[in-house]
Amino acid sequence: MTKPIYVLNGPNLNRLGTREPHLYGSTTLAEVEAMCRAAAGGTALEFHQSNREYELIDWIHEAIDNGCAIVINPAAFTFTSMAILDALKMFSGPIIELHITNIHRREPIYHRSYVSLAATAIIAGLGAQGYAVAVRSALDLARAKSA
Ligand code: DHK
Repeated sequence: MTKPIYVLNGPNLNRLGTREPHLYGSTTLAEVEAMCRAAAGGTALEFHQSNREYELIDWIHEAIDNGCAIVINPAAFTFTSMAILDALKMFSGPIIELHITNIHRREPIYHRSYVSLAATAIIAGLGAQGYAVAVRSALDLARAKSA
């Protein structure tokens, strides 16, 4: 793909590696980024994390104008942000919603995702490895769309 894939991460994911390792494992965000870049092969990849909702929205707007696919782990914004949902609705390519944990096996507050209303597919519960699966799947979907 000539256009980059955007991998976007929401709040507290900068603490991966030491954050509740019994839930999120010991893989750091830097290691996740390396896994994503390896999975992307020759396709460029924009990898970002922010604890600020507006920055995630700005990166989604960049993807609208320049990206082939979005992989997003919105973290807690999954369950609260209509603004992120509205931004994702403007993106015409594949969107993979990713969660390290199986959010549907956790407390009820984690069961209703706004982002799922815009996602092409959802990956939840594969741990950090889910990012590589999501990147490969997003690229396959983007290639199929452009074929
Ligand atoms: C990450 C978070 O930070 C939580 O707020 C979500 C998600 C779960 C994950 O599993 O990657 O509830």
